[in-house]
Amino acid sequence: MEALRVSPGYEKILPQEYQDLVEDGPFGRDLSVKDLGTFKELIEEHPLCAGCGLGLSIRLIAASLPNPENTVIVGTTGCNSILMPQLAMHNVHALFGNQNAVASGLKRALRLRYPEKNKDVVVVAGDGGVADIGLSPTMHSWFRQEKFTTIMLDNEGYSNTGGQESGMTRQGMIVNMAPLGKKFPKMPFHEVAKVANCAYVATVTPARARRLGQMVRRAVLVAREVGPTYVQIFCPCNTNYKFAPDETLEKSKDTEITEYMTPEAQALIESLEKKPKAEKVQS
Ligand SMILES: Cc1ncc(C[n+]2csc(CCOP(=O)(O)OP(=O)(O)O)c2C)c(N)n1
Ligand code: SF4
Repeated sequence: MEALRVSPGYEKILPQEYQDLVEDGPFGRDLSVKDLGTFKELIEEHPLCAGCGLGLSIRLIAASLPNPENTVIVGTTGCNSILMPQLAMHNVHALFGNQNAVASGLKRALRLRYPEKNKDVVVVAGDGGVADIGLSPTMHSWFRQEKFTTIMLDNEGYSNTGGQESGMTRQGMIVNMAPLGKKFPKMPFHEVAKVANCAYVATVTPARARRLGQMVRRAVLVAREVGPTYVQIFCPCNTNYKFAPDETLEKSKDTEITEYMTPEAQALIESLEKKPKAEKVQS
């Protein structure tokens, strides 16, 4: 925890709410999503739209990481990236679409620099970043079996640039810059992740908060030991899809919760989650 402090002298100019992210952040505690509200993971006045499903999803991710003080989030351009500087997480920003290439190099460098420590790398990016413009770096990191987690914040479109359709937009959906409706089906990207040999693949939504937390945790732990992992979080964008901010959770329910893991990943998860047997009381 020594590394997690505000640099001496800097506390005089760093606003208190940023200092709170360090002092009262998720670091060094054994947290889960049920603990949200007992620590500070995000500055309240963050810049996302009211009701944005991305903000909620990122808060849930922050509460679920098994080792936040030793985790680096790799993000890229998109609505989520304007939130990252307000988050109590180490994060780096990659060129749009390049995040899995940057994460590959970072993970390898951390393994060489800190061979005795678990340093987790987690990509958090939009559907356009992961599955359209960043498709090649995403796929090749999986083909190379790079040991980090990729989380797609799937809001079914390019939101930050005003609402274009993406490969993840559902067929027939109308967005600002696709007024006739999308002509092709949504990409089955979680199936693509399985074919590309990801060791753990899950689809979930912030409407299932505890399940989301469990899946993110499992994905990070499997990526450490086994191979690449992928979590797809469906978090629709109220601004581009034109629904009221308080309807986000209701709309988020509209997705299938799926979980897939290789036998090796399953064995690891079972061993990590096995409850210790109660000691026998001698009569
Ligand atoms: C190299 C590059 N190409 C294109 C852009 C323009 N751009 C910025 S955000 C964005 C779309 C982001 O969509 P997505 O990844 O789905 O994230 P969202 O904003 O929906 O969360 C695009 C195309 C850019 N910033 N950099
Ligand atoms: S445009 Fe959509 S995804 Fe972007 S911050 Fe607003 S609600 Fe969230």
